Amino acid sequence: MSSSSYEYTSQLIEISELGDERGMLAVIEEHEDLPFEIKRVFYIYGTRQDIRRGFHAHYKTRQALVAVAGSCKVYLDNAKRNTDVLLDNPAKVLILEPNDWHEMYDFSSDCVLLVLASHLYDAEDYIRDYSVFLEVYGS
Ligand code: T46
Repeated sequence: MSSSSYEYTSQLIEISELGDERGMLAVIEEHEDLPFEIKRVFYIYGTRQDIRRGFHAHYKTRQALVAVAGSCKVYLDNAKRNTDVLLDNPAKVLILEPNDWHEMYDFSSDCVLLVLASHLYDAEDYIRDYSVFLEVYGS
């Protein structure tokens, strides 16, 4: 797959926060809020603040990242531009497309990073070598 054949760009969206006197509630629905069906859910927590993790892109897997508690940052690199996204609110959802090399960092000690994924776990779907990433997604 080359970058020219991949048509989606990662984006930060805001979902509605529903709240009343009892507290808050946020909803994510596939097709309504997410552009993919959810096949897998995992969460990352207890990450030390000085740790960066990720360091990969994917071939197929699309994901949605939400800091449901605490905060962290995500570095994104699509081989043409890079940016850093702050996730510090349960209403902020990063739709992370497979063609973005990503690194998560600056985790607060209470951060719980929820990830909704479009595919089941498959180690073969990971591109962990940056030079391979450039071959696959660079122009
Ligand atoms: C991603 C970012 C945002 C499994 O066995 N099943 C799973 O579903 C997952 C996600 C991981 N694993 C195993 C693979 C490794 O032995 O758990 C271990 C830690 O995974 P990894 O080093 O890939 O974790 P991160 O934080 O670097 O990346 C994770 C996801 O793997 C990845 O898809 O995009 O979060």
